[in-house]
Amino acid sequence: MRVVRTGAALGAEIHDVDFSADLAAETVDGIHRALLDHQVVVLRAPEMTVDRHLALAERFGEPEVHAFFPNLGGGRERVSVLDSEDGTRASMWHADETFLERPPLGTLLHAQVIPEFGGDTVWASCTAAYDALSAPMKTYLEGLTALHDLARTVELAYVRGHATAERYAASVAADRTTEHPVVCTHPETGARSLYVNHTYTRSILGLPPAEADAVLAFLYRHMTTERFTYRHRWSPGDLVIWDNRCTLHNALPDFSGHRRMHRVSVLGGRPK
Ligand SMILES: O=C(O)CCC(=O)C(=O)O
Repeated sequence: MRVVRTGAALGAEIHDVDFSADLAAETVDGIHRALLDHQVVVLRAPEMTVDRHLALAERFGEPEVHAFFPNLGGGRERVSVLDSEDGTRASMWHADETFLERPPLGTLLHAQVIPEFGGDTVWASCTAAYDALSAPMKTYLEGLTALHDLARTVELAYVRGHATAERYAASVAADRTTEHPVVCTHPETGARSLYVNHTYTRSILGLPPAEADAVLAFLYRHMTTERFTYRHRWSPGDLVIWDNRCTLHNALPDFSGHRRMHRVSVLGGRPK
């Protein structure tokens, strides 16, 4: 197995892994190590089946059933499907499901159908973004807690005219909210990361709303600065695994053809 770094802040490609057979323990350990080192890893896995995709996810922990994405069903509910023909896409910066008390520790995304052009995914390192903050800003953010809310994503769709008032009201009534520190420590590497995102973070507790909005706007701009990002141009069969504890991602909506992805997220612990 060969690991080749592909980005300055995050990203690596792992070569010479044979997905036509079950993976040996040392191969999975190598993938895990590369994920901790590089936050996002790309593997070329055109021969990987749905069952092997799920089996690899299980080597990292317990796969979840996603809160709202459609899935394969028929006993494969833990494999969600993002299909542009059904209108499912994730084209806003986010970390996965941070409205949960225990968001996923990572996600394994396997490309099934890729459009002829466009539809790349971009990841951002929240560790690199944290490291680059000034010392006074790090001190200011320390100890702050943010509110994360599933309804925030529906609200953003509603204000753009893509969701009805009824759907927005129902998402607020569902009350899928939780609180996480604005700066978290990675449970395996010990690295400090910013832990807010455009899609699910609603506010910072204890700050006047105008101040919280200004701080979040600054952080979002800062976290997605190009120097903290890695952009992947997909080929069918690519498998990308990201560490959801220290990255954001955004699937670019700059394509017109068919794009279909299978995804499995693995349950994580409580961010601290
Ligand atoms: O479709 C993609 O490239 C990204 C998918 C995504 O954002 C997700 O699975 O959470």
